[in-house]
Amino acid sequence: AAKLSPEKLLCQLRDRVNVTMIQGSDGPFDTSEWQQYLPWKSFNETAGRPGRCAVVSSAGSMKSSHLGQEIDSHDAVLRFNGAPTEGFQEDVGQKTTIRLVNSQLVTVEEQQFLREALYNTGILIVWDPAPYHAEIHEWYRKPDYNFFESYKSYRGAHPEQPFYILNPKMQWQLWDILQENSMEHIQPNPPSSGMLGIVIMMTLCDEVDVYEFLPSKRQTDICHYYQKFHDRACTMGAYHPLLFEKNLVKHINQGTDEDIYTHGKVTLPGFRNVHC
Ligand code: NCC
Repeated sequence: AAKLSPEKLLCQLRDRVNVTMIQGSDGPFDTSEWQQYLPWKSFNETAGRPGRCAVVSSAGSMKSSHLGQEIDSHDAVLRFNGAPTEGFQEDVGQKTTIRLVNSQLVTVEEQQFLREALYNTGILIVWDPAPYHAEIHEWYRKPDYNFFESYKSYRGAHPEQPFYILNPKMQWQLWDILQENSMEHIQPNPPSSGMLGIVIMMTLCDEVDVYEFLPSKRQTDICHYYQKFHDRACTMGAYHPLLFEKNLVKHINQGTDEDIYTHGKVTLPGFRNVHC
C-alpha cells in the first residue's frame, strides 16, 4: 500500500468519513421513547460554523506548556473524556465548546459522569466502539459498553445541555483510511477519541489546531496532564491504532515541524477548505 500525497489523503478523509450524530429518524432510535431523549436540534445547528478550532489532547506533555491563552483564543475548543480545565487553565485553557467522551467512561464511571460538574459545560458527544462496519441495528443490540441507560439518565438530569451520540459508521470509515495508508496491518480496533475528535472538528471548522497529539519536546510517559499515572501506551497506543493515527496526522500537517517540537501543535484545514 503506497502512501497517498497529503492532498489526496485530505480528499479521502473529506469524501469518505461521514461525521453524523444519531437522529430520531435512525433505525432503532425512531421510537417515541428515544424521541424524548435525543436532542431535537441537529448537531450542526447547535455547533454553528466556528472558524478557528482547537483540539486539546489529554497527554501528560500538556503540563507546563503554557498554551492556555493560545487555546482559548480559538472560536471552539474540543476536549476529551474527564480532562479538566479547573486548576490547569495556564496549560490547557478554560474554554470547552465540545467534550467527546467514550462509552466506557459513561458506563463504568457512570456515577462520576452523572455527578461531576466538568461534564456540564459545552456540547457533549459520546461514542462507542462498534463491530466492523456494522449497521446501527446490529451495534444497538451489542454495543461495546451499554451506555444507553446512562445516557438517558444524564439527559433527564440535564435536558438543556446538547448531548449527541456519534453515529458509529464514522469510526470504521476512518479506520479503513488509516489501514490503507499504513505499511503494516493495524489492529482492528476503532481510532482513539483523539483521532475521532480531530475529524469531527475538521468537519465543523475552517481550520483546526491540534495540541499535543503529536508529542512536543515535553513528551513524557506520564499518561495525562491531570494524573500521576505513567504508561507509554497512552502516547503510543495499545488498543487504539494511535501510532498510525499520529503518522497520518503528521502527513497532513500544514504547520511547521518547529511548532510540533515547541508546542506540540499541528494545523489542519477544515474540510470546507479542502478542494479536490
Ligand atoms: O486517555 P484518553 O483516551 O482519555 O485521552 C484522550 C485522547 O488524548 C490523546 N492522548 C492521550 C494521552 C496521551 N499520553 N497521548 C495522547 O495522544 C489520545 O488521542 C486519546 O484518545 C480514549 O481514546 O477514549 C481514551 O480513553 C481512556 C479512558 O477510557 C478515558 O480517559 C476515561 O477514563 C482510555 N484509557 C483506559 O481505558 C485506561 C484510553 O486508552 C483511550
